[in-house]
Amino acid sequence: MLEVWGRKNANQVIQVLWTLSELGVEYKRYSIGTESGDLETEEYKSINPNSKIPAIRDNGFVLWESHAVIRYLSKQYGFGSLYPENPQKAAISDQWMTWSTDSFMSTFFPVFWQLVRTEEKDRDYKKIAEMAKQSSNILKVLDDHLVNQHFVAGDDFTFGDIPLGVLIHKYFVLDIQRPSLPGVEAWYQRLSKRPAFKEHAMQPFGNSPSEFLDLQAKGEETQ
Ligand SMILES: N[C@@H](CCC(=O)N[C@@H](CS)C(=O)NCC(=O)O)C(=O)O
Repeated sequence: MLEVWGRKNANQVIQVLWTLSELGVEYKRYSIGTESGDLETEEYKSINPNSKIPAIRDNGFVLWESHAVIRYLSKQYGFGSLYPENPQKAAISDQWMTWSTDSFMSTFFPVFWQLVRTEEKDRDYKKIAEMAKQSSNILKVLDDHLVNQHFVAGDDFTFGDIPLGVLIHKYFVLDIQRPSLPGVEAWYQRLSKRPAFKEHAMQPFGNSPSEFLDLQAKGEETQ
């Protein structure tokens, strides 16, 4: 059976678990992360020498880097559906996948980190507001793109929706100011109807480091 390494509430792990659920591929997951100290063991380093999650093993084939994993899984188990057969559609899907990290995540993730994984007394609210505003400005590019289509690569859901979808749920649940983004909002509603998105991306993260860890422990009680 396919194996996955990583705690369920890590951003990049969520993307891989959501992909697997969309594909209906069964897997065995090992719940590891920094807190448990498992990332630095020689055993895990032989799977991922970067000591990061996620990583997968599929019939002896080991792969790390979440986006490489998503592309591999989609091509291997969802060619013609999650991974478009049309090379141009696949390229557009890929484009938004790269955009999710290179343009949006680098600006938005510090907002999530500050509001969830940083103690309130250590937060820089001015910086949070600035970064949230910049994130919203960046999202206008996605908004213009989504106004006339259902998903990032056209009318069908593809692998390119996954990394952005995981981040966009965080964007909509955090206590930040948001401008009207009708295309992104409608797309988020569409994603919210997908059982795999609900299960993996729409999990609660809390509003402090201790809440995050409590929810993490609760989430890990189920496979
Ligand atoms: N570029 C890598 C980044 C991997 C990464 O930074 N993973 C984080 C979680 S999202 C990690 O290993 N953190 C250890 C932990 O938080 O337990 C990927 O996309 O897979």
